[in-house]
Amino acid sequence: MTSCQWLRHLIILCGAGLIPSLHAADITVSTTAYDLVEDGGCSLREAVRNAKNDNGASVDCVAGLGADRIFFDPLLDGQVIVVTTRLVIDSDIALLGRGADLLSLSGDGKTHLFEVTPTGLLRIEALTLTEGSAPNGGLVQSEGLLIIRNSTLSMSDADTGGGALFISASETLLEGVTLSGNRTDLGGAAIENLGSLTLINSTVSDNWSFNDSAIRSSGSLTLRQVTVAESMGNGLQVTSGNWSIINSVITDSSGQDCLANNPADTEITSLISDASCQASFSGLSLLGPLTDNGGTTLTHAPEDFSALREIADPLECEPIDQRGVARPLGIGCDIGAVEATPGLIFSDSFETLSVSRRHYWHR
Ligand SMILES: [Ca+2]
Ligand SMILES: [Ca+2]
Ligand SMILES: [Ca+2]
Repeated sequence: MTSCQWLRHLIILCGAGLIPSLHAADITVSTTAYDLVEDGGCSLREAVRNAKNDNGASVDCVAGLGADRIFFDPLLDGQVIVVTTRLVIDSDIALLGRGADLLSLSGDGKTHLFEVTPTGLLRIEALTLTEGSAPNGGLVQSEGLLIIRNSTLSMSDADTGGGALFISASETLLEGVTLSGNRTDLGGAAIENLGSLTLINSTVSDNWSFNDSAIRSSGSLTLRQVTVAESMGNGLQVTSGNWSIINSVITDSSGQDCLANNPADTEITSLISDASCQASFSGLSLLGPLTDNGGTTLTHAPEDFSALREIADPLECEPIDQRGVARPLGIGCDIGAVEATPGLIFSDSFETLSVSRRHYWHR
């Protein structure tokens, strides 16, 4: 079993409740305050402290025990928790939000949010991490296991790589994640990967690197049903290491869409607009803007006449898209993170057809 398969296997077992010992305490954060003060409110800082130390030292929160799960009170919906000092994760901790559009953890432009040590396993679901800043890894620096699902990583910066994520020699899985508005001067604007990184059903858009790429990898990289778009600088740069690109698109970069010192180990029905890196398809992608297409994260949906539609390898088609919509729709699976809604071309009126044509003739 490859490392990626192992990660997915672990997630499936966890989801099915087949590893009951993986969560021993459920701790609920009840305040946006970020304190260690006994005031009746369980802060994120206190929750992580109890989870790390497997005790109830912070009396406002449930005591930690083993592999802990941290939840967030519905009263926090629509609010922001400002993380003023980064949280060091050196054990098995899950942060389980209620939706990426409902709660943000922000570094307020002053710090990164998480540091995962080699003994740490951090699982983040259904949260927005934003406005982090660090020399590298503006939101998360990971040397351990990192799994992020159905979340947004945005508006963060680093000086020398990993505006959002800096992944050392360690494993990371991103599924249903949008990385946007992150930046660096050098290195990967969204992600700097020195470890083993898999992205599935994820969107990397509008990230800025003035001298490099949205994603830079010198480790092992797999892109599966991923959309990389509108990068300032290059889209993907592989400086070394193996990489695979499956049912994915890299398009609309201000620099080159793809730069790789070695060819992809696996390339299956992917589209790289400027014909760099020798993918199956090149040319215009005709993606819509980064916007709310349903689900809890912003995405790019293929437009009516997009070349991405219906041509992805059906054997490699993910069962759902980034929004959680079942694939395939229409006559086949679509390349990228979003399965387009069929209908306009084939069933709607001529009026609809002419409107949509006018729309992209004027792009
Ligand atoms: Ca408190
Ligand atoms: Ca614990
Ligand atoms: Ca389709």
